[in-house]
Amino acid sequence: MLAKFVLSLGLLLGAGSLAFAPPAAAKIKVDDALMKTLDPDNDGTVDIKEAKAAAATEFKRLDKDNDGTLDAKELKGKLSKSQIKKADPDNDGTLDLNEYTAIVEKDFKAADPDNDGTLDKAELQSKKGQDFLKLV
Ligand SMILES: [Ca+2]
Ligand SMILES: [Ca+2]
Ligand SMILES: [Ca+2]
Repeated sequence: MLAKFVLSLGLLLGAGSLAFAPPAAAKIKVDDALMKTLDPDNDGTVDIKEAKAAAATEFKRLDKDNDGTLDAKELKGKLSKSQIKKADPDNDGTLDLNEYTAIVEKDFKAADPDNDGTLDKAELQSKKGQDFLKLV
């Protein structure tokens, strides 16, 4: 009886962890829909030109009050306060498109360990790749 209980409990737990896999952490899935947005020339990788274009689109989407800069509120969930500070050389507390693109470029390079100037799916799925995806 006990053995049976333990067994069904084990099954339950097994099923439970299956249902929760992959972990609920906000991982951005690199699927066809995402690649379609990030890879308009459809060569299966994201190059720096595509990354910058995607960053500009995302910048516009994030700039809710349309003043041409992103403040901490608009960047919420994208960049931490310290990241904003680092990316904000003129220290006015907001990022303009150039400053935003500069971070995207930095994250792009960090996510490209083989240094071929493009991010493939595996690179996009890496931890650094995920940092990059958050911004585009
Ligand atoms: Ca491409
Ligand atoms: Ca704004
Ligand atoms: Ca690469």
